[in-house]
Amino acid sequence: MMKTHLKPLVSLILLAITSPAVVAAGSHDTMNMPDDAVMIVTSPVSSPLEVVTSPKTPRQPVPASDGSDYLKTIPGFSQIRNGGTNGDPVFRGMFGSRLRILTNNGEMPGACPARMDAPSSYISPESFDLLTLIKGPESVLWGPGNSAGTVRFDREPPRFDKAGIQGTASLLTASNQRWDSNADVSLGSEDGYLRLIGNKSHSGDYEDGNGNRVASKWDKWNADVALGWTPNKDTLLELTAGKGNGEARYAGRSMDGSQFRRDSLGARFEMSNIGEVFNKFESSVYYNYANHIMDNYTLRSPGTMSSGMSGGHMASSMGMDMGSSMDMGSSMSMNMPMAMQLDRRTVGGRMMGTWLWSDYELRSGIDGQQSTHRSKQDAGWKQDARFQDAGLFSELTWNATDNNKVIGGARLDRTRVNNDTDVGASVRSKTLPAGFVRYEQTLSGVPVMLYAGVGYTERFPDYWELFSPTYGPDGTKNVFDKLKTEKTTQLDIGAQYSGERLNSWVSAYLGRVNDFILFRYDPNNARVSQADNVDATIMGGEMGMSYALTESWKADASLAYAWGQNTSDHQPLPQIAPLETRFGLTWERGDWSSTGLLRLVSSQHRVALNEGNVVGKDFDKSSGFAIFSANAAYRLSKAIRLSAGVDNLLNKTYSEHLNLAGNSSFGYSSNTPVNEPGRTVWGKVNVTF
Ligand SMILES: [Cu+2]
Repeated sequence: MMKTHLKPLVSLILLAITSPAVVAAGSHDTMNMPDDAVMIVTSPVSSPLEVVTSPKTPRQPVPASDGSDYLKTIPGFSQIRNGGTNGDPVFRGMFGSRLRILTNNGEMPGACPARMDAPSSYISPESFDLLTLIKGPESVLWGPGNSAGTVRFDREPPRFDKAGIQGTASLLTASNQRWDSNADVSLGSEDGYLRLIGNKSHSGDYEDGNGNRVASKWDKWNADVALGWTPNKDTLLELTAGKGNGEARYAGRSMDGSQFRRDSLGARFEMSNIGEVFNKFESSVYYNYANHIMDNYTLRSPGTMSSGMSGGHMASSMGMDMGSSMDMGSSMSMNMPMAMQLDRRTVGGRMMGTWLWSDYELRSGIDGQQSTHRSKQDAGWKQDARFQDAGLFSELTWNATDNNKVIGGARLDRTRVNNDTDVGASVRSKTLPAGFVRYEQTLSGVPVMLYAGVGYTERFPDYWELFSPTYGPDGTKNVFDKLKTEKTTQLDIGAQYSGERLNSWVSAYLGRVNDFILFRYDPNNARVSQADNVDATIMGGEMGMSYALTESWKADASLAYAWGQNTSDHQPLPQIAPLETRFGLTWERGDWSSTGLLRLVSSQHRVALNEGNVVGKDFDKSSGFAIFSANAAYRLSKAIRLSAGVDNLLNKTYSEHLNLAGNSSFGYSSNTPVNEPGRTVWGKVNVTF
C-alpha cells in the first residue's frame, strides 16, 4: 500500500529538485511563502477584526478536507461534527447563515434540508490562495444578513513576467488511511494564464481514544480550471469552471451522504488604476449547482429490513418536514432502506467600483442572487423554494489623518422567496437594511491599533429555517409566513499591539439580537421541531499573544469565549461552545521548526435542553478536556517543505460540546456524544514551484 502511495510523492520531490529553471518565473500576489512553522493559531496581521491566512499552510490538528475544519485554527470558531468531514462551522456561538461563506465571491448553499452539506463541505481549502474572515456586521460588501461574520475563500490570479509555469502541490498521509493529494498548476505568460487545480481526499473511519471506530470515512475529489486574459497589468478577464463529488459517512446522522456533486461556472472582470477618481472596477458572475444524495444503505447497513420502499426515493407523502427529522429519528422507518436526492442551483453576481478623492475612498456597487431548491420525486424533480435577493451597497473610508480613519457603510436588500409547498403563502418579500460605522486609530509612538464599531443587519430566514421545521412560532405548520427576520445590533471593539518581541491582540463584541431564530425540539420525539423567534443578548471575544522568548523560542497563547442569553425565556442560548484556550511553544532555527500545542476546553454548563438549530440541539452539559499535540517542520529547499505531527498525542477520549449525538444505527444509545479522533499521526509535503 505504502509503495504505491510513495510513488507520486517521490516523483513530485524529484520534479521540484530537478527543475530549478521553472522556479520563480512569477509568483502569486500574496501569501505564497508564509511563515515556515505549522499553523496552530491563526493570528490577525493588521487588525483583529479581519483575519487573513493562506489555506495552503499546514495546520494542526490536521484538518479534514473541507472548509469548516480549516477554520478551527482561527480563535472563535468551533464545529458541529457529522462524521469525519463536512462539519458545520459555528463562529462565536452563531450558526448557519449568520456566517456567510463565499468562494471566489460566489455562494454555494447546500441542498440537504437537514444541512448535511453545509456550504463549507463543497470547499477544498487548498485549492484557494486566501482565506479571509471579517468578524461581526462590520462590512456591507458581501451580501445581506452576515451578522456573525463573512468568510471568503479566494483565488488570486497568477501573474507572470515571462512565459513559465508556477504552482503548488501537496501530499498528506495520516492515520486511518488518510491520503490527500492537491495540485495547483498555472501555465502562462504576460498575456494570460491557464490554471488547473485538482484534489483528492480519502480517509477511513477514525478511532477515538478508546480504540472504538467512529463512522466517519470519506472520499472526495475536486477539479477546477481557470482561464485568464491579462492584456495589461491592470486588466483581468477570467473564466472558471469546476466540478467535484464525494461521499461521507456520518456517525451523527440517520443517513450518510452518498453524493455531494458540485458544478461551478464563473467569470470575473477587473480593471485597476483606471483614473484619478474612478480608480477600480470589479465584477463577477457565478453559477453553483449542488446535487446531493443521502441514504442509509450505501455506507452503512440499514438494520432490520422491512417491506416496501426498497431503496427508492422517499414517498412524497412523507413531505418536506421529513427534512429535519431525517437526521435524528430512531423510529422503525429508519430501519428501511431509504434515499433522498435534492439539488440547489444558485446563480449570482456583483459589480463594484472604487472611487478615490482627497482623503476619501468609496466602494459602491450592486449584487444579486437567485437560489432554487428541488427534491427528486418519482415523477421527477419538484421545486419547493426559490430565493431571490438584490442589494445595493456603499462603504466609505475617511482617512482623517495618517493615524485615524472612519469607515461607514450601508446596504439595502430586496429579498423575495417563492414557496411551492402546500403550506403558507406562495410569495414572501421584504426590504432589509444594514449598516455600520467604525473608528480605527493607530497610536503614534507605540505600535498599537484600536478600533470600535457598531453595526446593524437584518437577516431573512434561510431555506433550513423556513422549510425544515415542523412548526412555526405560532405552533401551526405555517413556518413560512410566521417566522420573522432576525435583527442584530452589535458593538465590536478591539486592539492590537505589534512590538518587536510581543504581539498581542483582542477582539470583543456585545450584541442584541431581536427575533433570534431558535429551533425547539420535542423532548419525546426529536423528529418534531419548532422554529421560533426570541430576543437574545450575546457577548464574548477572542484574544491572543505571541512572545519571542529568545532567538529560537516563541510562546503563543489564544483564548476564545462566547456567551448568549435568551432574554425572552430567561435562559442561555443553546449550541454555544465553551471557553477555549490554546498554548503553543515553538522552537525555530534555520530550516527547522517544532511546536507543542496544548488545547484546553472548559466545561459548558450554560445549556438550553432540546433547543438548537436545524442540525444540532443541546442534549446535555459537557465536561472540559486538555489535548496535547506536537509537530515538526523542515524546509528541505526553497521549494519543498516537510511537516509531520501527532494530534492528540496522549490518545485521550473526549468529545466536543457542540455535538449531534451518535446515531442508533451505529449502536449509539440516545444522547451519546460522538467522540473526537484519538491519536492521529500525519505527514505532509508541500511543494512550491
Ligand atoms: Cu442530506
